[in-house]
Amino acid sequence: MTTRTVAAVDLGATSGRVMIGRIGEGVLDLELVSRFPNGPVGREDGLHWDFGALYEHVLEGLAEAVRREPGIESIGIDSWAVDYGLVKDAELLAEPFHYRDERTARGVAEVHSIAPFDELYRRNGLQFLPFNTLYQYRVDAHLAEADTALLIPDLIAFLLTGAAVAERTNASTTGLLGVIDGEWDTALAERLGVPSRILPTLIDPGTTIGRLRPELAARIGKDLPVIAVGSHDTASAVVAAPLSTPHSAYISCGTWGLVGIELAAPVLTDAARDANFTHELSVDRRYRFLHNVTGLWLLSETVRAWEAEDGSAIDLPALLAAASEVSGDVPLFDADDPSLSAPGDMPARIAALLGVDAPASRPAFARSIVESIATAFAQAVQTASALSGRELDRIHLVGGGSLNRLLCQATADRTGLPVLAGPVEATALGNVLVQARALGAAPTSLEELRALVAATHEPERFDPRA
Ligand code: LFR
Repeated sequence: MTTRTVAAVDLGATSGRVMIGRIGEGVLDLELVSRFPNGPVGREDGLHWDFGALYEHVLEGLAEAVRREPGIESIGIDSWAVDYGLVKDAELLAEPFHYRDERTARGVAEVHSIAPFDELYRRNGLQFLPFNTLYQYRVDAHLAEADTALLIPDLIAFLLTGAAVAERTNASTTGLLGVIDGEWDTALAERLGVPSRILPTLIDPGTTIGRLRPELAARIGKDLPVIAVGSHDTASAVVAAPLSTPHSAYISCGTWGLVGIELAAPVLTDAARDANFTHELSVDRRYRFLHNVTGLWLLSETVRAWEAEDGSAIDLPALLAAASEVSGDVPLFDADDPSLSAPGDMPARIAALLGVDAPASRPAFARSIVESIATAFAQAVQTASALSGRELDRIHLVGGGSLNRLLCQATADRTGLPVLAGPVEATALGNVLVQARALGAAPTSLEELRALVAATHEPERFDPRA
């Protein structure tokens, strides 16, 4: 079998990348083509994404990918969930908001006064997150003007191809998709003042969205199809989490730590709702039954504040090495505390939660953060097991967090389960795998795709210490 190549655009909340993926018999690897920073930008009316810059980076990265590897056969795009752009007459009406913008509080109050949270949970199966798209739509001044609303990967695919569609895994994070049938809940949308005409045709991962518009094919250097992948980054990450048995939990850890299991059917119980466990649709219509734990955001925002204070860069590996040398117990705080959600001065907000116990030294402070994240991970793993009735015997920790050995070990210690760390680029790998499968260049079942990941990306094992 010859090796085939595709391009993966993978946009995270703190950085984006374009990668070349190569796949064949016993082969699955990635080549980084470009990496660019991403993050909230403050504008007069609140926090946004610099979408214009992101899109330019995507185009430049794709052109460079084709220069390096003219054999590329397709493009797949994934990003963080819930955020969107409104389009009218094929033009973006406004720069997309960042989900951490605080305007959504009003949206939450209004939506819940029309449709209480327990009704929403029965219909959409989603955990409460104040930024779920339906709350954002409710307070969007441009909604009435729009022809269509496109989540970030769909928006980029639209700009690339001219085709406006909604990829289903990401659409499930809007709150407007039925948890059982995976179709738009137009009755709910209309009740909330969201015109159902703005909800695009749903498609599943593996569908060809369209081909590059001619001027973009010229700029990128090749006429390529854009293939829908699990366009929610977490959906792609879980495709490439080498879960080998139903007793495997996963933690997809980057800005967030998404902690849960994969299920064939939803668990729409009161207990699941009260524990704030979500049902996001996965590739091949499985469910990601998981809870959002505030992940490395706590550490990256803390480091950003210290860097601003020092006026110089901090060596993160050195900080973590020093943190792992800290002896004795460190104080813990609730990593999911809502006060930690907005950007800016994270050390002060964490110190406020820790009170008089807040460690004075930076390594001990960083250790508190890591141990608090691991504690929240352990709690979520336990809850996933209790709510689903499934015994869990291992945790696959994938994504950027898998490089944080202190976090991996702390997670093993606090769960009492072995942690299998890696692949670090699970999201991009999942993106590549779903494109390759659509091209007929990879096996069909998720289990076979994961077996290929396991065979090509050996995890690092962290056993729990007594
Ligand atoms: C991870 C992620 C989470 C989602 C959050 C906001 O990058 O996509 O799954 O809850 O970002 O979109």
